[in-house]
Amino acid sequence: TKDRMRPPPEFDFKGYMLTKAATVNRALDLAVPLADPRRIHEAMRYSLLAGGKRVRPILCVASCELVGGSEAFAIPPALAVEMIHTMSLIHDDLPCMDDDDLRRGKPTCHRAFGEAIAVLAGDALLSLAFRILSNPNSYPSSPSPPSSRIVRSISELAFCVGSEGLVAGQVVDIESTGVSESVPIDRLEYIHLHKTAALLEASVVLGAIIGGGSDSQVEKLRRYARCIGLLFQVVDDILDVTKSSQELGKTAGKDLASDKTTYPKLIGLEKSREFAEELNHEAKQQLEEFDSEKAAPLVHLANYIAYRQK
Ligand code: GRG
Repeated sequence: TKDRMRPPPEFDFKGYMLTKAATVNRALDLAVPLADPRRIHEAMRYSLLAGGKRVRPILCVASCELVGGSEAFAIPPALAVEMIHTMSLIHDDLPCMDDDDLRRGKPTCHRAFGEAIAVLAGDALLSLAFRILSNPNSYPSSPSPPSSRIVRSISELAFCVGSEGLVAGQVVDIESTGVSESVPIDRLEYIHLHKTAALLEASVVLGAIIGGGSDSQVEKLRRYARCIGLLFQVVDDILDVTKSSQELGKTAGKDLASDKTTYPKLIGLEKSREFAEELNHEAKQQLEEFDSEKAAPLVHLANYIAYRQK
């Protein structure tokens, strides 16, 4: 028919991201009031509301809406994944881990509030994430989602954070740091799949579960998320090399000189770019069975991760 011949309408990706991020930011602000004891809530809010692109919560909302769920259903899981992301950054920045002074352009939580409060702010955010996800009253819709979906989401998220998820990635990363020989590629992939892809996967999968997606839809979206998770890190590695070589005005970037193992170091820049292309392609393949107009946000999110410049 004539309709089928028409090219798909332009999708305003920037507008989409800004609108969804604003919704998420409003909900985050309300979810952590300045209760007593004041200092801990100040620290939680300091890190949580410090900016950040809100990629994970937006993925969660997009995935929920893709399977036909409402935005309201996706808000509590979206807040939960951003809280867990933030707590993992707070703990990652601690002196006993990466010992960083700056995060999201501001002093890190422990720099601003001291180590004890930073550890506790992370713990409190982790706990609050599960409280919000599990409490039917957190859902700004009536009725709230069926409790079977909520229980499944809790289990997914718990697995993703724990000793076979985020924590596993961090542990293997720590064990691989400072060793003289470079890290083998399967180990590098293991670290990225756990440290980065696991939470992106949970974000997308929680959205699909809470929105009422079928098992096969959930698994398609899970594969999509794992691809963009790895893609995120491959692109990060590529940008590290190209950025620093631009800054230094020479071909060998800072990353090739440092002791951190990266994809360009292991397989070269060209092959790293090819790998990124493949991952982006594979991610989008998972979206083929969905309505193309409804899948537009996730298609563009994959491109955004693939073609970002920083
Ligand atoms: C979860 C109990 C528990 C402990 C945490 C410290 C740790 C275990 C894991 C480290 C996880 C980590 C720091 C992964 C890197 C994640 C990553 C890709 C961060 C950058 O994400 P962006 O670009 O950041 O989305 P913004 O600031 O935009 O949110």
